[in-house]
Amino acid sequence: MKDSLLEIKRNALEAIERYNDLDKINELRVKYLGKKGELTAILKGMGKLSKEERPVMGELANTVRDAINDALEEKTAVLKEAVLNEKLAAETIDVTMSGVGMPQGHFHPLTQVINDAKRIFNGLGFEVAEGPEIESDYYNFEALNLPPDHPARDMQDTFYINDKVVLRTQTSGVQVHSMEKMNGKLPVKVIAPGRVYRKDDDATHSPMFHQIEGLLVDENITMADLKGVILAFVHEMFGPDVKIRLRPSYFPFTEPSAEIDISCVACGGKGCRVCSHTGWLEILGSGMVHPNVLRAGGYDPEKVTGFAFGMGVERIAMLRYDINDLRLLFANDERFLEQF
Ligand code: 2NM
Repeated sequence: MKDSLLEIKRNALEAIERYNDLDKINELRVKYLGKKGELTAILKGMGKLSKEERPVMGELANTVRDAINDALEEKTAVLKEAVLNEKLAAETIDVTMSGVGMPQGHFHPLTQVINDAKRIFNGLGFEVAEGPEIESDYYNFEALNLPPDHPARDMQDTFYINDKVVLRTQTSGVQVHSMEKMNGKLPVKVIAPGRVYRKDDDATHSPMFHQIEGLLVDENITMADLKGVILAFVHEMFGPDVKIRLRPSYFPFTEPSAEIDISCVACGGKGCRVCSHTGWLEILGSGMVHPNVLRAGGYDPEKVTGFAFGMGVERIAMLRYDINDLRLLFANDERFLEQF
């Protein structure tokens, strides 16, 4: 047995020395050390040896196995290094070559307007409130002083989910939720930006668009507060020279109500095509919150008053970035978006 072991060792080491190929070296590992290899076969015969011989042969078998294993490992390492060196020699790396540019993305123009508006109103002490886009008839209409048969419900064509559930046509429902959450505490001072939905689809109307509404409820709030807040917002958003004017209007949820115009940002008020030669651009609806809406929010209209306003984000983005077609904002065409 001793001779067989030594012969295996000699043959194995000689073969490992001779071959210079990784696959071949792996074959040798199987041939000598594998489960069905030559060394294993010899070890199976150990049972036939005497008690005295067994540990001696066992130890010899171990040294043979270790010697073969070490030789295999050393040869594998040498061959792998040779392969790597060959690769490195073939490869030339120019460490001075400039890298591949990563294009820098940015927010969608609508998101930029919303973010700016949030920042401006935060600065004026308003918090941002959010609410569901799928809204109950109650929060979208009834709490806003539009009872079921109210003709003003026709003012906005509504997507109905069922009798009692709609896609919100404005974010005003969020303001009612905000009043309820405040539990009668003062002031309520929130803006509600977000998506709204109306059954409208043409060059100037998208069935999904964005609104920012605002609400301030406290003791002694008047239209002067409304004017001051809106003027501060307009100066931040459009520039310090822009003027505002209020015109009487009608909304079911405010009384009195007013449209707020800004002096034309294209011509400075002289009159041009953008402002249809009026010098003014209509950008906001507003008014003093209707007593019924205050009551729906849990406030006593004898004790508190409030103003509210709403504006379309798309219109502001189009004015600010000089965009002439609303649909460009929803086409997701990079050639358009990369300009902002
Ligand atoms: C507008 C115009 C006028 C408005 C009213 C409310 C609420 F919930 F407080 F009653 N939020 N927003 C409002 C008022 C919205 O959008 C053109």
